[in-house]
Amino acid sequence: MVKKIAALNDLSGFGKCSLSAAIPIISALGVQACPLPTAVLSNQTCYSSFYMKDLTEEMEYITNKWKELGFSFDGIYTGYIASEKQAENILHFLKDFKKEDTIFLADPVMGDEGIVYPGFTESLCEKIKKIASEAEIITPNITELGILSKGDGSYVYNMEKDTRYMENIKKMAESILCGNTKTVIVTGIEYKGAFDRENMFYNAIVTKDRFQTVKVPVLKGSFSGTGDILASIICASAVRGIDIKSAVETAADFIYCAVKDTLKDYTNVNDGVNFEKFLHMLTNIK
Ligand code: PXL
Repeated sequence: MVKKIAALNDLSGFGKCSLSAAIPIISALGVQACPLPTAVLSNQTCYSSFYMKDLTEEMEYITNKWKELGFSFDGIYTGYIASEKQAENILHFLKDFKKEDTIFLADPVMGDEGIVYPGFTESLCEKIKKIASEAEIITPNITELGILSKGDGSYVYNMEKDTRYMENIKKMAESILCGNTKTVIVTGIEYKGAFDRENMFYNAIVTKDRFQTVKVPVLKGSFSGTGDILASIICASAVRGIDIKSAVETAADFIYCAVKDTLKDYTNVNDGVNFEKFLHMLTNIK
């Protein structure tokens, strides 16, 4: 049976992120993506302007229909959440569809580069934290790790990158492991480790009794959708029973190839990355 993931995220026409990234990536990994769109946007919100049709109300109708028809999911993936009401809908969705063996990955999208995204008020962030606490796997970047563990998006971003930097990140990630949350994957840590000749991009996989890292060379530019791609690869891999370390390695390699290719085009970082031509890296996974 083909496994299924309910993907709760927005659909942005430009700026390959959220569902525009999640659907092809999850599908390439051989898992069916069942989108529950939270909103439809002309383009993602980092361009100078955007049009958004909020679908918060429709989410309830869709969820009720899915319930009525008896649909179920092997995995649930949540990303960008635009309002507190949407967050409440997601909590209701989890009550109905998260069973004992459902893998739930929450990407606690709240900010980047030390800055909280516009509109992400403290009370919305509190709701996002509540959703994250329900998930087995969460994938914060360092800004979101700061918000989740210290209530401060700039905390890790501004931390001294000395020999204790990684140890500090490990402790902060451990502090947000809770009943449901067994794995915290901290993404996009730019750091020069003891054996590195230059700065590398690390992803840290933190569980109660293990700390592992995956690194790739740094490429300049913070491109739209890379976090969504990483979360989608990890969620689909977890649903397929692939171990988290190899899923993170695949995601890091895949994103590295896509960003490297994109840099040749001198595109706007908001446009996202050229991932299409690398989907074969995912379809080939056994
Ligand atoms: O990639 C995260 C994301 C998702 N959806 C929308 C966004 C962003 C980041 O800015 O604007 C609409």
